[in-house]
Order: sequence, then C-alpha cells, then structure tokens
Amino acid sequence: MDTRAIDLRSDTVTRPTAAMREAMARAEVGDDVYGEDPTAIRLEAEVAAILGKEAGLFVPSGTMGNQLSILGHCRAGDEVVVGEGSHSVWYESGAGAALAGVQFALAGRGGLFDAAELALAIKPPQHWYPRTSLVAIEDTHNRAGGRVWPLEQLRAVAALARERGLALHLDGARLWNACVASGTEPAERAAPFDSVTVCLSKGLGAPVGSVLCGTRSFIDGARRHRKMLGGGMRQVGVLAAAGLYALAHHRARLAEDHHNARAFAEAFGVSSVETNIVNVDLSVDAERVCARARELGLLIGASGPQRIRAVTHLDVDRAAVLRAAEILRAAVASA
Ligand code: TLP
Repeated sequence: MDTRAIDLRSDTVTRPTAAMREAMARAEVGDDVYGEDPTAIRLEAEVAAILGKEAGLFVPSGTMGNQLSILGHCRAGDEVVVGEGSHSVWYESGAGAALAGVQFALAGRGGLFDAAELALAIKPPQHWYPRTSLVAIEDTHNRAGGRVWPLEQLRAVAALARERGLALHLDGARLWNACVASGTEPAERAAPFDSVTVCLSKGLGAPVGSVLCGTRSFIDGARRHRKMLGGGMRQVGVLAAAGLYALAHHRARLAEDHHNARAFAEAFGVSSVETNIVNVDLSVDAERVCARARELGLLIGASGPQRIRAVTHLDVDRAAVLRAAEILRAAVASA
C-alpha cells in the first residue's frame, strides 16, 4: 500500500501513536486465561465502570463481542431483531447463523427503528414461529452513516423489548462517537441494555480489541464462549494497555473527527453527517470511483453500487480531509 495515500476507508486503519506504543511496552502482564493479566483486568473493570455494568471481558474484536452476546442470549433457532444494515447481518461472515444458529429479523428502515416498528418485527409466541429472544441496536449506526440513536427513542425501544421479555444488546463499536456527538454519557446510553460491546480499535485508535460488558454471570458465560471460539488470550496486557491509553487520551478528540467529517461532507452537499462516517451517493459506479481515487492517492470504500463511505479518524487532519475531498471530486469527474 502507498503509505502516503490518505486513508478514509475506515477508522480501523489508525496506527498506534508513539505514546500508545510506550504504554504497551510498559504494560504489566500475566496469563489471562488463568485470570492473571493485571492490565487486562484493569481495562475490563474500567470499561465496565464507564458503562455502568458489573463486569467486562476483553475480546479480540467487535465481531466476537457481538457473537458472544448472541451466544449468551439466544438458543439455536431463535430470532434476533436488528435494524436494516446491521453489522451482524452484513459484516460478520454469517457468524450468527454458523455459530449460534440464529436468524435475523429487520425492524424499520434505514438502521434506526422505533417501538412500533419493533412491535411489528417481534414474532408472536406460537410454537410454529421462531422465538424472538434478542433485540440488538447499533449506536452509532455504521451503514446508516454514523447516525446516533436519540436517547428517548433508544429508551422507548428498550422498554418495549423488556415488556416482551426480550434481551437487549448494544453494539457500541462507536458508542464513544455517539456520546461525544450527543453530549450524553456512555452509562446513560448503555443503561437499558443487558450487554454492550465497545470497540477500542476504531475511533479511539488502539490496534486491537473490544470490551463486552454485562452482569457478572453473563460475563462468566461469555468467557467460556470466548475460549470456545479461540479468543482466550495470554499476555494480552500489551494490547489492553493500548486500550487504557486510548480511553484516557483519545475520547474527547473524537469531536475533531466529527468536524472533519462535516467539512468533507459539505464538499459533496451532504448535510446529514452526525459523527465520523460520511456516505456520499453518486450517479456513477462507486467501485470505479474508488479505483480512480486510489490512483490519485486516496483510499476510500464503496458501500453500495453508487455509494461511497468515508470515515475520519485520528490519522487524518483537517488538511488531509480537505485534500481527500478534492481527490474524490476529481475521481468522480473522471470515472
Ligand atoms: N466495522 C468495520 C467493518 O467491519 C465494516 C468498519 O470498517 O466500519 N460493529 C460495528 C457497528 C462496526 O462498524 C464494526 C466494524 C464492528 C461491529 C466489528 O468490529 P471488528 O472489526 O473489531 O470485528
């Protein structure tokens, strides 16, 4: 890859800063499968406290966090209600079906949904229907373009799910962005949920890792499932240290990514940007535009036949983002 290219494919592409690497090098470690890694234990406790949950579990990826929650809340044959474009439906290689044996039902359109739309998606209790057992919400919503769930809507959906006896999972891969954009606290947004996954490897700039949080007994079950999936890690404190550093130093600065995303979006007349993800709808083939942009020094991804997605992050400043907008405009013109 051309290292001089501006990379807006995802906020997962950041590299650890020198200070983060130093924190990693200094990390105290032990064998985490024996429960002896002090840094992993500290990270799990810290994230659980931030989210107002009893316990946390460090996992290699957001995908594994989501899958552990499905395994913990569902039985094979159950149905999980999600919004359109859900990460678990699109980007987890079919893991829900392959590992937990669940199927998905969509609520509403566009990623977010309200209580009335949830009610329509829940199957009645007759034995010939799949058992609806879990509602999973994505905040911010990736394919919807980094949209933040309004807190009241989130609470109303959760209240209905509770009333119907369903479990609730929050895919908070970008919960940090949602909090900064809306001026709300992580614990407020996490409160209605039984389990929450947050990522350290996206906007926060850590190289690896997510933390799954919930009750102590839920996390005990998830620890067993994590081992089953090969996610029991040993001296993982070197990675947990990066997460602790990211939590302390890279959360508040997400506002900068949101400003940069808006500046980028304005160049294409897109006004709906809430956080660090910009969807730009084109009238030409998106893959062709991406290929042309790459030749011009911009890495960017297609998220539909005529849609591109740009994601701002720690490793691109305002100047780079404005340059990226110029390159993309040129790429569209010549595609
Ligand atoms: N999203 C990635 C890709 O997988 C699409 C990206 O570049 O945005 N939940 C949400 C909402 C996510 O956006 C992602 C990553 C995950 C879960 C999974 O996290 P990882 O990549 O750690 O498995």
